[in-house]
Amino acid sequence: MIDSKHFIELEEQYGAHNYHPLPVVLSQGRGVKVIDVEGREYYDFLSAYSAVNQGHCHPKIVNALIEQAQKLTLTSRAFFNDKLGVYEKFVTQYFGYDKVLPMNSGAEAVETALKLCRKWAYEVKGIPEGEAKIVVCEGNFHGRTTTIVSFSVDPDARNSYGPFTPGFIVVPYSDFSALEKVFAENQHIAGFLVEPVQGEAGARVPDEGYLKKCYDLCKKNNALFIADEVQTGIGRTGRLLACDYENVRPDVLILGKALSGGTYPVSAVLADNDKMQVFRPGQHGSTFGGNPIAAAVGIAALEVIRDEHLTENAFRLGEIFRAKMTEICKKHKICEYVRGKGLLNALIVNNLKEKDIAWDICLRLAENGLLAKPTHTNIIRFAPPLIITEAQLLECVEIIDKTLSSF
Ligand code: IF1
Repeated sequence: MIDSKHFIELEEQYGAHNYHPLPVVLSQGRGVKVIDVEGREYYDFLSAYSAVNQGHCHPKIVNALIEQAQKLTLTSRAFFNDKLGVYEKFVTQYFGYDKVLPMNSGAEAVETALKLCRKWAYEVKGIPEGEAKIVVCEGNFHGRTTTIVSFSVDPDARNSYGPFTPGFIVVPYSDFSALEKVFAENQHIAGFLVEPVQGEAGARVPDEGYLKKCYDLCKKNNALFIADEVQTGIGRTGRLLACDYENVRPDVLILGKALSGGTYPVSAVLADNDKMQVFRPGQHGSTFGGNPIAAAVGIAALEVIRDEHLTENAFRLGEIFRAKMTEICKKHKICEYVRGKGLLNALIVNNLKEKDIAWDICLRLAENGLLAKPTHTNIIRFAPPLIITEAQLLECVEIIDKTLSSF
């Protein structure tokens, strides 16, 4: 019998066990909903970790993918093609930067930004070769390469992967004085890498003004402010970029995930000429980076965000969601509080009595038709596609309320 169990067993036997998925086997997606192999429908409140902001299989984005895939899929950067420059102009003007370096995964874009920062430090700022330090935050999640996990503080992400890449200083998140202290006590600070809202940490929103103060401190010390907006960017938090809430324009902007609407790996690093000029031919690259499909899909994905006013929708519905969830939290003793920005939110639950209660809540949410996943043992992330309507959101709040009542 070809059922969910069959597919789960295939992955159990033939796939590396580097994930622990909820026991749901999906086979279709459309908009805010996904359907499993038994035909059960779910509201998707994870959005592939904010990659499907535009909703599953958005027709405009899928058509751009199909059309390009039938013409030219990949040239490598050994030659020009008729899509990349058009995309580069579109995306740089969309976010207001001189240049873009196209990559594929978020981690690749983060690595690209780290290399840019170091190279700029040595060749422009004049830091002695090999001495550059980049400051990062506790609770960070920037990807899973060896260098990136070198500055992770999460044992699961980092343990047994050494020796680690040196040159990083970790400070507490949302603690401006800690960053000030690092600048005061260390020479050769090249940059500060930060998530404007920490996704993996459970939609952790920094104190009001934190980003602006950090940005100003970086300017004062001639260090680069590098924003990882892979998860928070492209409308997710109710502004095009989460940095927009504080009118901070990052020196280096990192994007991914929803840059393709979840149809294809597309990531990017944006910066002005005086930074991006450090990369000269042969000094960085990628086989698939900036390929014609990624270019076509990237334009379509960003047009959807703009033309369907998804950023504004995320802002408005995020306010409603947190207000409703705050009310619900008062009714359920296992709920501590809800936090987030736009449609990047998380529910913090009390797991003192039952360690895995967040997982159990997610299992029961799935039974009730809503998919969400714990990000830590006591935090459940709620991040639906930005196309969700108010009526659908209220229906989902009902599902969450009903589910919590059963605990
Ligand atoms: C997994 C987390 C989310 C990211 C930020 C860079 C990347 C990510 C802010 C790297 C990727 C994904 C990775 C995925 C689960 C998911 C995740 F739980 F791991 F931390 F969203 F919060 N910057 N996040 O969130 O992008 O290389 O994956 O394209 O690795 O389990 P990527």
